[in-house]
Amino acid sequence: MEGSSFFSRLKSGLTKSRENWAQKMGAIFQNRHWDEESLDAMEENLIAADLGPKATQKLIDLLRRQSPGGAEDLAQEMSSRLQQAMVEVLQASTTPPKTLPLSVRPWVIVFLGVNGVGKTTTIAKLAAQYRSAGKKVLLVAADTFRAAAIEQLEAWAKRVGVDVIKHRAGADPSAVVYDGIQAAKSRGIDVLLIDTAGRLHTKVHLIEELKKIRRVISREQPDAPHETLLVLDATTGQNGLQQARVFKEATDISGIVLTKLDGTAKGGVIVSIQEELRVPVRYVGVGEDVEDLQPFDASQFVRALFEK
Ligand SMILES: Nc1nc2c(ncn2[C@@H]2O[C@H](COP(=O)(O)OP(=O)(O)O)[C@@H](O)[C@H]2O)c(=O)[nH]1
Ligand SMILES: [Mg+2]
Repeated sequence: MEGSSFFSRLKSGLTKSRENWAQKMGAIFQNRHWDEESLDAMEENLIAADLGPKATQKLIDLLRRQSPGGAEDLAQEMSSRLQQAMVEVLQASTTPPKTLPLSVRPWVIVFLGVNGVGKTTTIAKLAAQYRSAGKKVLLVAADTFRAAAIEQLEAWAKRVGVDVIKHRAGADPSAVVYDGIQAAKSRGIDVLLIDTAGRLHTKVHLIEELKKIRRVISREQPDAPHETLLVLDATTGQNGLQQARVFKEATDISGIVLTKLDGTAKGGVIVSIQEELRVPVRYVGVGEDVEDLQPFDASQFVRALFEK
């Protein structure tokens, strides 16, 4: 996966957000000075761009401490300072995804999230990426709630060229997970990707099910799961945050996958997600292709949002 084409995909996926952003920020500095009034206007726009109150306050505080002096192009100066501040805020809670080389085998990743956020698609994309990096990948269909969910994972697996461990619809997810781990061990699998059903009809039920899955995994492999990734749909904006809080209460989340950034003008929500949850974003989804799932890199992301 070559770096520059990766970046252009990210940029093209963030087109709506970038245009929205440029329009908002451009308007602020026309005929304005660097003063409380322009900072207030910026604060309003950051909130409107879904950065959330906490992150916005942090950014405004960072900016308030700096005076641009006699900058010739005030808009440009303010924009580059805002860029720097955003990278700073994002990096403060970022750790790079634990990708290759993986130290243990099988490397176990559990995917959580409510229906429709993009879990299965993300698993397929990641499976394809690991596979093209020469890793042996196995999928586990632990979303047993609907038959269609199992079939969808199977269809993806076929396209990507990996196997799936599955049971019948309605089966106990933990039993599928158990079989998945056994199969991974006996087949010398490098990466085991576990798809779950993230239905939230009661929190107690969710907690119980996630606990059970976790218990089975760590009983079979004491250091696992190595990652528990919560998948969130960027187009749901602040609602995604609410879902995330419920999952975070239910279980340990090691990272976030933010999908469908290509479908929203509010890509800035990534800042509020990290800031509010204090859980690092590991991957971003910016389209339907396999290459449209990318490890999250704060400075690249911010550059893609600002760059014309
Ligand atoms: N545009 C876009 N669509 C996505 C992305 N990720 C997932 N999707 C779509 O979101 C829909 C739901 O995805 P799915 O993987 O079935 O969600 P699940 O219910 O969480 O397993 C599908 O139509 C996917 O193609 C993304 O990054 N960009
Ligand atoms: Mg699914």
